[in-house]
Amino acid sequence: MEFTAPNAQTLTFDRRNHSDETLLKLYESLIMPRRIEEKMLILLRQGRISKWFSGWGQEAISIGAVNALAADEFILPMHRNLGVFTGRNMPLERLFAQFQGKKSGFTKGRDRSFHFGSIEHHIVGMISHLGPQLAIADGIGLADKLSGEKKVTLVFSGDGASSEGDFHEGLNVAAVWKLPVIFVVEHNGYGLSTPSEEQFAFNYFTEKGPGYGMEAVRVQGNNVLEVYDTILRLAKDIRENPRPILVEAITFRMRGHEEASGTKYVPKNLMEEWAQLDPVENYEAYLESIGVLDAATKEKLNKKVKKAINEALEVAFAEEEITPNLEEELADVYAPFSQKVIEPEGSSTEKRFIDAISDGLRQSMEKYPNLILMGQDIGEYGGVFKITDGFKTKFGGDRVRNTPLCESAIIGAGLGLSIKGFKAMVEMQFADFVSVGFNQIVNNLAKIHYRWGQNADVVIRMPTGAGSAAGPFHSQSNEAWFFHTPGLKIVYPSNPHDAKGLLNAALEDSNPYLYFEHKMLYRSISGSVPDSYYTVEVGKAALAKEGSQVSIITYGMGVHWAVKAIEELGISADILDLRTLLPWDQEAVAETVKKTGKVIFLHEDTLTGGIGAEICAWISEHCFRWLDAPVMREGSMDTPVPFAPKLEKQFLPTERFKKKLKELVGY
Ligand SMILES: Cc1ncc(C[n+]2csc(CCOP(=O)(O)OP(=O)(O)O)c2C)c(N)n1
Repeated sequence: MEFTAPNAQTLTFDRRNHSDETLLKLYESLIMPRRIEEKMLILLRQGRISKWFSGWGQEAISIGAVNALAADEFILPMHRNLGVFTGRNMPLERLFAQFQGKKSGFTKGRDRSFHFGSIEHHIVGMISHLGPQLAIADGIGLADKLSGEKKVTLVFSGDGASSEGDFHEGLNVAAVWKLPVIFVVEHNGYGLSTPSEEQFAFNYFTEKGPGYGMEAVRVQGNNVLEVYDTILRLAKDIRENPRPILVEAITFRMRGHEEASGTKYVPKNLMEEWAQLDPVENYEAYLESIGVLDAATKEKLNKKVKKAINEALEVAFAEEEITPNLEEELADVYAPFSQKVIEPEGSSTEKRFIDAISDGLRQSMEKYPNLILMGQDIGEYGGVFKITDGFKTKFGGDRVRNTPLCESAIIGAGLGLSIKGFKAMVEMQFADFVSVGFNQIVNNLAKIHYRWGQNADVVIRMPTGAGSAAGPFHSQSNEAWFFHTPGLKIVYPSNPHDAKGLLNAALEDSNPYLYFEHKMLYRSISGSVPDSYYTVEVGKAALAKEGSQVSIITYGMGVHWAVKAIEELGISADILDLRTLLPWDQEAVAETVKKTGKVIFLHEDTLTGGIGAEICAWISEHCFRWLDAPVMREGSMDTPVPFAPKLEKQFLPTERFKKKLKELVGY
């Protein structure tokens, strides 16, 4: 379909039974983003601001929506929804400070334009990646549903962004879980410059909704009363009867994607046709035609709005540029959390690694009634490794949730839950599959606290590792993918005691965690595990063996390989089990290096760019004076994990490690 303007040259408004006051309130709300835009375009020409994403021509959608919802219902806007922010009465001087990268903005200068949220205003802003927003709305909707709050959440998407897989996942989860979420697609005919017919092969999004088992409604997005009435009606209905509804708002973007990119690619006639349908001018004319807006009121309201804008701009411009503060930048990467280690009490039982994980998870579920478990087949089936066996019966299907096959949406929903004060644990069926949830972890969970102070109380469990001839996609070690991302914490236990204690610790902390659990340890090792609830200190390594000739620094399966190797070779070694990879224990590393003067790092992950590379570089820089030999490391071969057992054995580092260890001891 070629995107065309509706045939009518004017918009048809219907005031229904709205009072004059309501109509005027909507008018005042509608002119605010337009008057801000006019001002921004002048400032841009004057070189006083650097970038502007215009929503000119689309204002009626944001304004209709924001006015139709209750002030404590969440809205998740995109880059053309200035009206959502102004409609929630954000202080304009803070909004402008945000646009200018000033300290008093919502991100302390750390993120730009509309990339922020404010819990106070019940707004969760976007990240650049567009699609991930939808799943966060699912999580917020789920939280409302679980706590029996009769609320609706509204999330925006562009028509271009609907091609992202996240759009599909977000809608599908909402439909399957009957979440009270309104998905508003602003169908404005173009992505950045790509017209709709090159973006998708259907005509209207109302055709898509039913495919998801979801009602879908189309509105003329330039008609503020139509948007307002539609959202008002749907929201009322959804609050009583929770379910998602897709609203397609037909509209047009009258300016470039951002100001510098222009609109040359848009046929002139389209611009002209849509100009006739300007949402602000048409509504204004309507109010005048029915005698609700007279010249004096129009002038008064416009003056009031302009005055507020000008005064706020003055405040924002007067604010000095940010003075960078190193400590503050680092401190804000994580939500404040100071762990008080809980010591075990009473009896212990011999438990397998897998049972220790299950035990910890069960006790955390008992301790935190707001903890929600989500993962594929974790319900009745108990998960593919049976860690949640019996959990659904014990804790109920609301808290132990089988999910559709969609890692990204579920991790995003975990963040949405966290925004509403819940805790979430997401089980990856295999750590390998996290690649399709990667964006949510590294760009949403990891960055959100640094960006605008929201924590992400989400633990992702990662059944990891090779050794069972499961091939390249069920065997990977991928902790290094995340080690490089500020804002995450990573724990990786090697024994049943730590498996339980670290899982409890991760679930207690309000920051995002990756919890790696080696599949080959599940049923192959046992140990004494305290029966009571306890936590293990995060960021603290432990000596698995004490010796004198050499230090082996490792984690996870590496600990077991190292123990076996020193026994076989008759070597006396410190074996330092890192336990936490991020933040890792620099003190313990320095201490063992000082003690033995010889160090080798061992991990199952492939060698290049692995965690060993980072820690060995740190040792070289900070412990050089205590070293009696080169810092060494060994890991798996730099290939994918092969399937055939003999190839896999060769891939893994055990034999090469023994050789290197001997070499190091004899150095
Ligand atoms: C994942 C991703 N790919 C590409 C972009 C670059 N980009 C930003 S906005 C945009 C177009 C979005 O179109 P649409 O969703 O229709 O929203 P509109 O801008 O028309 O409101 C593109 C391609 C991005 N931000 N994120």
